Amino acid sequence: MTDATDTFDPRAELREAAALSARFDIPALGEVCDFPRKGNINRRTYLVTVGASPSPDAPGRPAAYLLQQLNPSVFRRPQAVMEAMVACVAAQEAALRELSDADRRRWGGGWELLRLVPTREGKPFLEVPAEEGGGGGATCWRMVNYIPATRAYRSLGEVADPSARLRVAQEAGRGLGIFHRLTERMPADAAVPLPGYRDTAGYYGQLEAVLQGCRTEEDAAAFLPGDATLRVACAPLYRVHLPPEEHRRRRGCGEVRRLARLALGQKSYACSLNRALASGELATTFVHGDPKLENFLFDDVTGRVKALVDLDTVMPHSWLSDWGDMVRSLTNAAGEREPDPALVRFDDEAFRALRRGYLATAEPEGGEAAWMADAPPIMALELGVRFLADYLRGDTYFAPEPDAPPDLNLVRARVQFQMFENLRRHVAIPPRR
Ligand code: GN1
Ligand code: MG
Repeated sequence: MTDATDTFDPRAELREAAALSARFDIPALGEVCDFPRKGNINRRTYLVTVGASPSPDAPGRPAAYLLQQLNPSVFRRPQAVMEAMVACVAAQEAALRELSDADRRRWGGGWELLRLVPTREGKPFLEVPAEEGGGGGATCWRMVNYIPATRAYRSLGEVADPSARLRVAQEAGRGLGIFHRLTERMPADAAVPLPGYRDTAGYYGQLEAVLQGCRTEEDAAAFLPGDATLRVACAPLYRVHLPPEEHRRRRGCGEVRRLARLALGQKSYACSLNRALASGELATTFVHGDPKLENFLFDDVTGRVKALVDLDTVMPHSWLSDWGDMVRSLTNAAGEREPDPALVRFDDEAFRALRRGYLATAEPEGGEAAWMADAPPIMALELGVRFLADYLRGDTYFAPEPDAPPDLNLVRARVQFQMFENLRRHVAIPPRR
C-alpha cells in the first residue's frame, strides 16, 4: 500500500486500486484505470470495468464502477460521510417510488442514482486500517456504479454550440430542482458529514489567521471556532504550513493583498446568508453542498439531466446555498482555473436558462426567493475566501495535482472574486408571477 509521504507513483497506486477493487462484490475484475473526471478533493478515483461487458454471469449488473478513496486529510469522519450518502440515496429512492406518474414524467423520468457496491463482507464501504496502509493512517474506500451513456462538463465553455449551452444550463437547473424535491423529506437536523463546511464565518477566520501567519493553535486562538468539536476538526486549517520565506512571498504579493482587502471588506455581506439561516429567517433544508456544473450528468443522446453525483457534502443548510453555488459555477463559462481574467465573465443567457430550469421543478417561497440574487455572489465570495486562505496556508486543502500550474489556488481565488463582482452586478431575479 502507498504511504502518503511516498513520492507519487501512479503504477503502484493503480496496483493498489486493483487489489482493493477485488474486495468489493463485483463480477470478475477487468481493467482498472485512472478516472480523469475527478474532483478537487478525492483525487484517487478509478474506473473499474468488469471482465465481459455486461458480464454473462451477472446479467443486468453494471459493466463499470468507480472506486474512490475519501481523501483522509479532508474527510476526517469518513463514516459520517458514508452514512449521509447512504441516507441521501435512500431518500431519493423512496421519493422516486412514491412519485405520481405525472410528476415522474415531468421531472423524475430518467433520474439515476449512485448505488454503493458492498464489499465482499457485505459492508457498504471498505475501511483499510492503518496497519494495512503502510503508515499512511486508516483510509476509507467506496465503490459505486458508473452511470453509463452520460456526459459531464467542467464548464459551459466546453459546449461549443450556443443553443446546446443553454440546454445544458436549463437541464442543470432542472437537475438541482429534482434533487431538492427528491430529498425534501430528509431530516433538517441530519448530521453534517464535514464539520465546518459551508461555515462562511469559519472560512473567514481561517483567512484572517493565515494572513497573520499563525503557526500554532495558540497563535490562532482568537480566530478558532468556539465550538470544541469544530475547533478540533478544523484547527490545522487555521495554521500556515509553508516555510516562512514562501509565506512572506505569497502574503506580500500585490494581488493577494488586493484580494484579501476585497474579501475582508465583504465579510458581513458574505456571512449574511448564514446569519439569516441561524435567525430562522431562512428555513433549514437538505442540500447537496456542491452542485457545480461538473457534478451533473447529462444523457449522451437526449441531453436530459440524469443525475447529480458527488454526495460527500449532503447536509442541512439553505437551498439558497446550492442555488448560489450552481449559479456561480455555471455562469462562468471559462471555468474555475482560468488564468486570463478577461475571460472570466458572467453569461447572462446561461443564467436565465438555468433559472428557468430550476424554477420548473422547485417552488421557492416568496420571502426566500428574494435571496436568489444575493446567494450567487455570496457563494462566489465564500469559495474565493477558501481558495485564498488555502494559498496562504500552503495548499493543504485544495492540494493541486503534481502537474498543476504554480500558484493554482491564487488563480482560483482570483476567478471567484471576479465572479463575485460579476454576479453582484448582474444577477437579477424578477418577481414571480
Ligand atoms: C471541492 O472535490 P470537489 O471538486 O468535488 C470542494 C467544494 C468546492 C469545489 C470547487 C469537500 O469539490 O466545496 O466548491 O471543490 N469540496 C469540498 O470546485 O471542500
Ligand atoms: Mg464535491
